[in-house]
Amino acid sequence: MVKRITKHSGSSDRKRAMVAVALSFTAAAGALVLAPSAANAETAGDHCVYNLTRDELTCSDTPEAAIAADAVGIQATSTLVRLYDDANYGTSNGTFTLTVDGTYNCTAAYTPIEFTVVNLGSAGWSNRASSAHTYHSCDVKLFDNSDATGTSSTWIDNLANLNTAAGGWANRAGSFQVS
Ligand SMILES: [Ca+2]
Ligand SMILES: [Ca+2]
Repeated sequence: MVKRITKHSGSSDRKRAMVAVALSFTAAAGALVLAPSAANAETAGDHCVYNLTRDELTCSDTPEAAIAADAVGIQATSTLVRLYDDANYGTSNGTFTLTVDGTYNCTAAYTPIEFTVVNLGSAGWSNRASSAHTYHSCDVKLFDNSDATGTSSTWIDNLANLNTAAGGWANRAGSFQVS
């Protein structure tokens, strides 16, 4: 289903502007983002949030605490994707959550690509995701290598065991696209 914002005619323009900014961050500085020296980033903890709008990695002891820390001083953030080290959305061994500032819903079509996380390895997440959950109408496509290169998976909505995706995708992804 196509989701539209009908309340304010200017909304879609603002949304496009936000996407463009986020894309430029991920394309230009996706690896840099995840460097541990980032000024405000709290990187201790197995549950990390990567905020695309602010190009920031925030980690904590639970997914909820990481989301809360990421959202400090911000009216709202939207969670687009969560990757789990474990199958069945298990949180024992860590999660990687993708957020943007504000309210964001992915478009129904798979083109254009709305966001790209170019290097999961920079966050310690290369070859690690074993289940995936998406939100706000987003889906993910996983890639073997960084920069969305190499073999890719199908588009995935929610999948409790990434090995059931064609080709077998548990412990394999090096980057991913969102749309
Ligand atoms: Ca895993
Ligand atoms: Ca889309």
